Amino acid sequence: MSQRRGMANFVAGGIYGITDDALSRGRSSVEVVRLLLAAGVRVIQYREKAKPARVMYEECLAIRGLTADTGATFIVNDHVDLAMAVGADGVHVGQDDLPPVKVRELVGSDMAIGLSTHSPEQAREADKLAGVIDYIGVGPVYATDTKKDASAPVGLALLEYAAANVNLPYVAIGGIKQSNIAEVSRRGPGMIAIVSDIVGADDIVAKVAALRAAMA
Ligand code: TZP
Ligand code: MG
Repeated sequence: MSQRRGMANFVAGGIYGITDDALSRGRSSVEVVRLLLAAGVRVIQYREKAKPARVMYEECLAIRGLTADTGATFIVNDHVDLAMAVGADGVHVGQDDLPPVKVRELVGSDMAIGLSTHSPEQAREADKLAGVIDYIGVGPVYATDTKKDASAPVGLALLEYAAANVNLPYVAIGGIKQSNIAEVSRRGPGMIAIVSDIVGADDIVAKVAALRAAMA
């Protein structure tokens, strides 16, 4: 297990919560994070695609405060500068973002880096970056409307591949919800990232409890 900041909260079957203001039914992402923390979620990613930098900064500052108070891990999606500016535990980048080695140069040695992968080849290549990055995302497992430029669903096969071949911690993502989380969690020891099924729920705390019960 990486000693990098925040990685101690990456545990098998743990829920990795991700914000999306547009899907949160009128609740702000800061409010959603409060509810995620109340539900016991220990890894939280701020992922907002259409906000001014200043707004994202203010929201991330608030979320940094909330997550620090509870010992939860705070990861910022896409924006290396924003992650650094608010003292986040980590930053998550995609295949088309700055190369991970460059991100590591920018953020220094403490901050965790996550990298999205969408195929066995990408997962294999990412795993060779152990020491530079700290975990990988694998997916989309199922079709999803949440990520507008999502690649084709990879199904459960990529999770099986990761369980057998990837040494880094990994996070399953894409279209995961209460009705399919059991088959995801059976595929191996990764964490499980969910956006719409959680942030769009009437009662976020009850939803997280139901997701955990569905996995048990
Ligand atoms: N990366 C791959 S799929 C996805 C991201 C960010 C979106 C997942 O959202 P949902 O609502 O859990 O399908
Ligand atoms: Mg990205």
